[in-house]
Amino acid sequence: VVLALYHAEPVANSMKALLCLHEKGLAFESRYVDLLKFEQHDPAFVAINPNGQVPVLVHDGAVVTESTVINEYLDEAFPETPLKPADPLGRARMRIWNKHVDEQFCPALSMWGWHRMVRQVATGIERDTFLKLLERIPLKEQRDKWATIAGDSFSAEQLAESRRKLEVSISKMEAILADAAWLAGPSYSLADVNTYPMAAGAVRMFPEMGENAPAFQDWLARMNERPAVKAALATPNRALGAHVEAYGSRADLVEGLRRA
Ligand SMILES: N[C@@H](CCC(=O)N[C@@H](CS)C(=O)NCC(=O)O)C(=O)O
Repeated sequence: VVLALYHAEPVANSMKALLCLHEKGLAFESRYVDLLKFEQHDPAFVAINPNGQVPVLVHDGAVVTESTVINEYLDEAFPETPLKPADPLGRARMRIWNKHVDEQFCPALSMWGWHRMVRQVATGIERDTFLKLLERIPLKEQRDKWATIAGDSFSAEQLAESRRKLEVSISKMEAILADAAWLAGPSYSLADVNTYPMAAGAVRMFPEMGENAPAFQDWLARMNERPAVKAALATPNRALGAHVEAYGSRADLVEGLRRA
């Protein structure tokens, strides 16, 4: 196998890498990691990525982690269908925006996703089982995050601050897209690829967000029409069924996950 991607559902950081692979038309082996079954903390997976997180790219046996780095790596290792602006300034703009996505947009969205969705899973697991699962989590930050949502979750202030950050991200996008077709200028780039999962997730969670941002809406509509976006979104979403199988069927949980 030349290229393999360890990934979860086509959302957040997994979706960034899936979308990049599809945009570049690269064949790859899909290796699904079920986050709700905690497969990312299996010793066998931690041996591949010591952080115990997806996505992870394997190219000719070499491991590349970090979704933003994975996408730049793919673009450089497979230069056909380039996804980086040709000029240094365009590439700088792309990287400045990607930094914003990684440092603000994604963490803000992630907090809400954990609060609304992952929390229902964590609180549905029997306590002793959950404590054993916690012990296997390699990163202290992630261990704390799982413990937080299984307890009282994030505070109202933390959630409000994340919501504010989501609004800031959408306003920033509106300002950029009012003057340019794409987030790093006139050409479609990894800035757009990396932002799509967060933007789509934000409006899925808060449908009113972006209502007054016409350039943002137009960008989202153009993104949704891209064959690569459609192909990446068609990646099977297996978490729900697998979770029910692993921990027993709970109608309220299944309904909650479906709504989230
Ligand atoms: N900075 C990393 C973050 C990766 C990350 O947060 N992955 C999440 C899924 S989007 C994960 O594996 N979470 C599972 C866990 O922490 O238990 C990247 O951009 O790839």
